[in-house]
Amino acid sequence: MSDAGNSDDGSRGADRERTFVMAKPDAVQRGLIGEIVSRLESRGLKLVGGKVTRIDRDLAEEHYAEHTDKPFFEDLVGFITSGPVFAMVWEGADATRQVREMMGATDPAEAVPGTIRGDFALDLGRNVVHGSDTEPGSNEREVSLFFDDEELVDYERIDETWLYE
Ligand code: D4T
Repeated sequence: MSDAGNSDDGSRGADRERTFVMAKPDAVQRGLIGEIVSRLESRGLKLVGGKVTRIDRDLAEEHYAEHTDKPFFEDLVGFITSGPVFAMVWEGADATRQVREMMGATDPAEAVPGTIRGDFALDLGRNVVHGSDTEPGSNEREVSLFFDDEELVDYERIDETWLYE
């Protein structure tokens, strides 16, 4: 299990959390990994884990367990297992909510310009990026699903005193 949430060991501020983000297979194929990383990095979030990986069917079913009974489930699993993804863990103040805001609406047709989906996607089934939802514990669950503790790195960005008061 990863220590994905707010830490009580003093290594992260009380309001700083870790969240899971993934460039989906369409983003990898379309050369959008750098764009997605760049936006989150420029915002001030800290990348503490990242890897190119393939999601197998078991992991896809676990990751999307809440959608098991939905009519789009098979297409969703087929898509997310169709090619490599870039899995990431980002850390920062209110990171889960901020990443969700930056991704834009789940359906890119509804996503406003300036968001990742609003700038780079058109179709609900090809919405380029995933981020943990804001339900308590979702971020920790997803980080643990994709990363072992030793794959996550604690460090300080040199600009942190300029990012946080
Ligand atoms: P993900 O999980 O991909 O970041 O998307 P969201 O968290 O923003 O949205 P979600 O869980 O509701 O949907 C998961 C995934 O399923 C696809 N989808 C969704 C679809 O193909 N058809 C649909 O009707 C819905 C609701 C898109 C995202």
